[in-house]
Amino acid sequence: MRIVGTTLVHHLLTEKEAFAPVLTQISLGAKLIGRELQQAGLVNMLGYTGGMNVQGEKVKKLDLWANDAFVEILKESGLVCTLISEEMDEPLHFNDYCKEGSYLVCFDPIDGSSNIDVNGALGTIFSVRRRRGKEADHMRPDALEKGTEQVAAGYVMYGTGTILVYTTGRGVNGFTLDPNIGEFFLSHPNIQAPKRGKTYSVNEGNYHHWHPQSRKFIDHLREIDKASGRPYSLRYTGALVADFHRTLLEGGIYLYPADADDPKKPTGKLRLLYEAAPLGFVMEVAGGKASTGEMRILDIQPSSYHQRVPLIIGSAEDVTMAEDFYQGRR
Ligand code: AFP
Repeated sequence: MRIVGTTLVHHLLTEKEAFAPVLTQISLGAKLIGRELQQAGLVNMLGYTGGMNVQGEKVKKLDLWANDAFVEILKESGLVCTLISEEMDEPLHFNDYCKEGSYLVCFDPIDGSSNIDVNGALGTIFSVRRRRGKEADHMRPDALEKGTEQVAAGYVMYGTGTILVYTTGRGVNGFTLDPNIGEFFLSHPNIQAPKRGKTYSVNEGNYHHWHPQSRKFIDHLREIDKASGRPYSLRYTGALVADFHRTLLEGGIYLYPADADDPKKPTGKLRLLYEAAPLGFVMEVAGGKASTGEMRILDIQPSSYHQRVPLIIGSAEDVTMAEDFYQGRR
């Protein structure tokens, strides 16, 4: 029986990837945000800044603080040339580091902001891509490549504890923070998503805004049919990362469908580059699926940095069932 356990830093070393320091820096950001969340009520980090982000959403103080912390930390890695964040209208380039072998990081610093003031679960989502542009003009849209180009992705969940889950394509591993020594220890080795689950996560308050196929699928999950394991149970926390983490570990499905009549959410609410694509990479490596209902999330060719997509993600059989409804086979 091991005495110490495997730390995140050690696990990253075994991956033998040049971008390991980028993930180590992200874990530092996770520790800092976790600490701030523990004290948010004490250090006046609650509430709104009064500003709006590119999504037209009111910005919480912690959103901005977390974004600034990640900018500082990732610049220090010396390996990151471009950052794309939910909290920044345009990509941020570190010109000194825009060279061969550098990386782009797309991230949502605080996912689930509406939970900040009510002590709810929150998360951070991150995606690492290689800078491919050779030109001096680093505006080359390296980030606007399909999700299949990600070299690493993952998330941090700030709940009863702080857990960091990531993949480089070779397995999905979860690390739990020991706050007493400030180290992440391997707690969930080689996570495999169950092929099918018993829960679904969706904001049913939007039911009458959905396209008919979304309503038909959710109606199907709610029907009573013991032989096919229905009804599913509804679990919805308001934080994608929390619902995703449960779905990854226990199976089931999370959906944020397109909205049929809200001009602000014609393609759903969630963003491709720093929400759907990184979580889609994690879910697929764990044996699950991530889809818009019509196509694989990782195959989408992004057209803009803050592009939104419908997201249906979770156990392979559950997402396939959803696609059967969305594509008219049921
Ligand atoms: P916020 O970060 O603005 O709270 O949005 C969280 C989120 O992007 C995702 O984490 C949730 O699953 C989803 O939106 C909740 O959206 P609704 O409040 O529209 O259900």
